[in-house]
Amino acid sequence: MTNYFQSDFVWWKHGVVYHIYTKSFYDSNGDGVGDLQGIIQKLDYITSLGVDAIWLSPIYESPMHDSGYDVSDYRAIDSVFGSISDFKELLFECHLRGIKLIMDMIMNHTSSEHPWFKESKSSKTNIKRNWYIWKAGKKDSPPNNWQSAFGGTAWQYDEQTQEYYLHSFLKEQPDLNWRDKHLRKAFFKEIKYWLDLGVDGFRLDAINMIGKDKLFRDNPGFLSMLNLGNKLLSRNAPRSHKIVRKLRELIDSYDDKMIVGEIFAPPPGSPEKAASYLGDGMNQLHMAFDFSLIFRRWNAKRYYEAIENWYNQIPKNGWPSFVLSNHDLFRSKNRLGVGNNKEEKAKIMAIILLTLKGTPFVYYGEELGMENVKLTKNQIVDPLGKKYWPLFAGRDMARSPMQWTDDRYAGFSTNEPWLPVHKNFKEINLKNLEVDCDSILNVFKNLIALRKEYPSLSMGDWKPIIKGDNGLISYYRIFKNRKIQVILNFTGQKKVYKNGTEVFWTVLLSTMRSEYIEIDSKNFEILPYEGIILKLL
Ligand code: ISL
Repeated sequence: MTNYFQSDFVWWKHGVVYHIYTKSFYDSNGDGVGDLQGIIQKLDYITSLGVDAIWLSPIYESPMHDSGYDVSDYRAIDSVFGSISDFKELLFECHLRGIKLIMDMIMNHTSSEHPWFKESKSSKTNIKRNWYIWKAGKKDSPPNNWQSAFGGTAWQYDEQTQEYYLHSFLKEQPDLNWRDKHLRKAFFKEIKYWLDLGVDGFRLDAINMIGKDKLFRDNPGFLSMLNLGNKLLSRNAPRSHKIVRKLRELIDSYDDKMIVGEIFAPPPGSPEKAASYLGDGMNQLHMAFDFSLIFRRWNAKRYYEAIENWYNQIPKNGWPSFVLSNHDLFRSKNRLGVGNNKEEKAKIMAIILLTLKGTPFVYYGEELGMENVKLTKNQIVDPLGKKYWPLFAGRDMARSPMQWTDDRYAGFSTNEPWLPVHKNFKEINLKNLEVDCDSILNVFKNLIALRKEYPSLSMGDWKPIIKGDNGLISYYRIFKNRKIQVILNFTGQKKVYKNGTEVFWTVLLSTMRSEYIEIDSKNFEILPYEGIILKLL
């Protein structure tokens, strides 16, 4: 039997995290943009879901070239979201309800409006010159072939000082130089500010990108032009891990705080890269996101492989996490290949997310089955969408306002929202789904409640039984001999499940049939697209 330790019962291992894209959650003051008071007003809803923590997309002061991922003051709240006293109130109200609060922390770059950058840019001899990455060009071209994640060279020429600065994203997001010890010290102070204020942890934006090749060599191969491949020298240098280890020391000097990192790596390298930032399981990130499930087609084998691959990469003392969508990628219900029977499939995805071993991250609106919004060129705010329209509409499609009611603007705001509401809001909204026992919302709520009720589901070992064959996935979650079985039918056909033993089970949850019936699992039928959770009697 597995040995369990006190350290296994920490909140971030047994809890569920709810990701709030602040701009789109709830607008309390009628300016069309979600804000902190809006979140406070909706805390009862968040509590009703049963989640243990919220992660807020960036709320710091920002010129908003990249929706807040360009920070001009790490200690200030942008006025569009509220004030520091609103933030303190939110933190207090969360803690009152036993909900933890995680902030986004952007360490790879600041805004070009940040006073640090303004100083750095002012002259070659400025004391903060080396806080950012400045290089002379080669003849008339940039220092090397590194590309911005948003396309084009990652170098911007500065007329005044006649050098280039590196920006792995927009030119308004200059990269910080983590080799500079004064920068490191100053940045860690900003992090400490929030820890001292009482926040419970951070989601670390593009954390693998903070360490780059010391020699600034060209990225190899023609694929580097597309920023693909895991051999890029512009990220994942040992320095990234070193800084994360230092950060972990700081985090561990407080009680009960957590860091989860975004390591966006294209498949197939994604789980390995992400897991490498867990270090030995105790000395780097507490958790890292693996985006494999987001990129899988609807296919039991492909899903199973993604899950198994991810588990295989987790170091012995490390802890997995799972995520189905976020503010950069399409909503899970619009995933490639999901197509028909979206409702049923979305419920199966919810079961996967909430019954695997690992911390689930739920993206706001996922619990309502919200879908990608279609936008015209003029409605797009995301700089990526503006740049690549009509080839790519950008990332706003997964950022539309939360659908609270069937009222105007889906009850999100009293005025026109910053992005249009999805046109399906008359049907898909909280008010409707709350009263429908079979709604995806109630599947989410039930799953979260089951995860709380049964340690097998939060802490238990994961043991696969059917590995995607014949369109089925099945696994046990076992904690001290208490067994729960999950069976998922990815197909539109009935399946007969035979497990060869004569034990009786109760149904804890089914997406198709009434609950709490007893079944003989020796030989029973699983309905088309059914997801079912059984407990050994
Ligand atoms: O979104 C992507 C592809 O569509 C990724 O390349 C993404 O840019 C990468 O995962 C980093 O994302 C994070 O940092 C960006 C910000 O724009 C994203 O919203 C954030 O999640 C820069 O801060």
